[in-house]
Amino acid sequence: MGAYLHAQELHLQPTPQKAQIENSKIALPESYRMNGAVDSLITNKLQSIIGSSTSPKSKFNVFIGKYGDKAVNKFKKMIPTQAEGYYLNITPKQIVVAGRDNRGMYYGLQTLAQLVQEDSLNVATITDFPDIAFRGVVEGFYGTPWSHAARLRQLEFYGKNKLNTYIYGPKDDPYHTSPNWRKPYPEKEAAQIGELIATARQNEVDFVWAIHPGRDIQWNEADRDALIQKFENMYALGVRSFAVFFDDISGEGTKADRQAELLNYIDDHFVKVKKDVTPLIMCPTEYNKSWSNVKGGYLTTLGNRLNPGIEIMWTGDRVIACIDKPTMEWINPLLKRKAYIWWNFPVSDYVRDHLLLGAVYGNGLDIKEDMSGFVANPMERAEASKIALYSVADYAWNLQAYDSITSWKHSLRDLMPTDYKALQTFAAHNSDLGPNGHGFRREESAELTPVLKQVLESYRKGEPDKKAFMRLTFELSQIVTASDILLTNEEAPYFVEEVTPWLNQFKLLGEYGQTVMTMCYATQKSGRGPRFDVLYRRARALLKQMYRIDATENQNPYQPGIKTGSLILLPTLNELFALSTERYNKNNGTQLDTRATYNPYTLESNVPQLAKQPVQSRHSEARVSPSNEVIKWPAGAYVTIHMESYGQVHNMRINLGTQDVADKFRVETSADGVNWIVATLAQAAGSVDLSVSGLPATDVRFVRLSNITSDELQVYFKQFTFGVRK
Ligand code: 14T
Repeated sequence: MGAYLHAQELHLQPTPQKAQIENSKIALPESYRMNGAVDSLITNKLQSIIGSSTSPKSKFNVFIGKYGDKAVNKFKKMIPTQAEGYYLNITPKQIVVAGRDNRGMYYGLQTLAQLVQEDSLNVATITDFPDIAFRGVVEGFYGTPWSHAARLRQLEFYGKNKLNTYIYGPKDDPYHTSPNWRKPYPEKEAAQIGELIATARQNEVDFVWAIHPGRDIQWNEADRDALIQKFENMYALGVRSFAVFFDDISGEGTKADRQAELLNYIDDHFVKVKKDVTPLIMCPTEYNKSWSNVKGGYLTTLGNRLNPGIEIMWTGDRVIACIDKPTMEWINPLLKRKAYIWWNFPVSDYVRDHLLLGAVYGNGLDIKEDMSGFVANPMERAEASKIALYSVADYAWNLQAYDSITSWKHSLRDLMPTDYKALQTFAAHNSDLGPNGHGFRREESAELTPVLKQVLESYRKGEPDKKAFMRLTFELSQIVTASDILLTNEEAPYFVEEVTPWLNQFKLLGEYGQTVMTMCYATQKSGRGPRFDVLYRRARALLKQMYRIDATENQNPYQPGIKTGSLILLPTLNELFALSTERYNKNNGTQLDTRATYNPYTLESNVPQLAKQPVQSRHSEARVSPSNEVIKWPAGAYVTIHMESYGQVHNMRINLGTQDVADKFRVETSADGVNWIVATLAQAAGSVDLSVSGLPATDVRFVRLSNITSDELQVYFKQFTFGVRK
């Protein structure tokens, strides 16, 4: 298993199943004799790796081909039996690249390319194959779809990392979803898809085109034919892999028997007829355990009725979840096949103010036999997603050998070969998602956490731990340095472009931290160093600049803003800010404000799906984060916003994505949480917007929205905002 590695820096990605890499190296041959009849894609690739040209007289032989080809007949027994596997052998006399199939041969070449270092090659024997059949990415997030150029770069990245699947299903492509799924793409978009398909092919990636018809599909012949016709259009553009998504819908489209009937029809009358189309993939409506109702029979019906060759996607125990043995043991018997995993990481469409740059961890290393596919749903920021996707490729290729931190570090080096250390500093503090409705969190600032704790505790006791203080001071200077380096990095220009607002914020965080540390020192030793009040003003000024970035950059309507170091680093620095200011106030009889940042609004709710919904404060507006899901709102249940200080509430906007609910909900305000004043809710016919009038002209501290019926209501939660006048 695993391997090896005498030669410094040599790393094979994804980790091969079996690699024997010798200490000795050979020089790249001056010329080589080509044995094997392969297409120009392969010969060109070979040429670009070896650098020299072919000559029939050369003593150095290259044998290349796939199982059954004459050129590699001698090595037949060495070729792994698994699809996409390869045998690669490098000796002073020859190079053998023998694939189980075309893709295996291509992957053998990718590995060969990794073995070339400065005009020499390691003597090596590698026998390799993937654990999981379908490995890749599902572009399935809400928000701005990836640009065409970004997709082209992704496809090349997948080829290099031996990912074989790209599922195209951006929620915000109108021709993917309702109502336009029935319509062909306009000329320009069609041409671009054609180009993606060609690039996918060159990189041995299956371009899977997904349709999302469930929001308005009619279970009749007309819509069935419209769907087949759309698939025919896409086939004509070159698509040879298809998916049908029924996620995140309600109503008629959710019926399992109808879905199965349609999918089988497509399978029988389209996929099987074409002969060159790969197995159909479907995303069910109940795509995770927490949303499934086994007694309702949805999954059982799919499992029983869907043609055995159809792949069924699954996100795990929850919408956002890591996948382990129990996950698989629960779902596979219901589906009567191995689930095709849709992993919702590093997708950030529900925490859009955060970057998810941390290690990929949490999935079982013992489940390679339990899944047919593993695809990851990425961030809207394509280049930044590569950090996680690199490790997804590593994991899905060879589960047992997977080590998350090792893989993460290799990934950072792959993205930035020279500035990887700066990138590591940035990524280490930008990995958690912050509080979110799905309750999915990631480690952040892990290495620094004990230091931060020690700094805080020792300072609190009035006995600052010198070593911990020095260590943190050093890390903060690293943060400032890393930000400057990354802001001007030219190795990964698209990455830098995507994350620039976070880099600016990160630099301010570092400077703020440095200032706070000096504030702490200033309260310890008197007489030396800058004066506390000057430092205090600078820290405040930096906080204000951070607030400005947060209030002006990345202003999407969901989670606007730019967060960095939000799990441990910033909160600890804020606490140090407060502690040192308190200490200064006490010693000097001053009354400097000790609060670094604060959230003036908190939410309380007994609607389970809304209980963890964050509330944003922007300028003088409170904004409860909207949700994409159907909210089950129990009879009598409420959402209450607590305001830290009194203010007059005005300009309230509520949108529950549902018509005729003005008499089912009530808005109230209160100054004391005991006596409530009812406002007036109204809704125009045919509209989903609720208008609120009759809000009191007095100061209040509570705002409450409740279901006043005696039934559970199913609504959306698209908007709940109001202004506050102080
Ligand atoms: F189809 C799925 F497997 C899936 O995960 N669907 C969406 C996906 O497009 C999105 O990117 C992801 C993360 O937000 O989660 C699913 O979207 C949701 C999740 C919800 F909980 C949409 C509505 C929800 F209520």
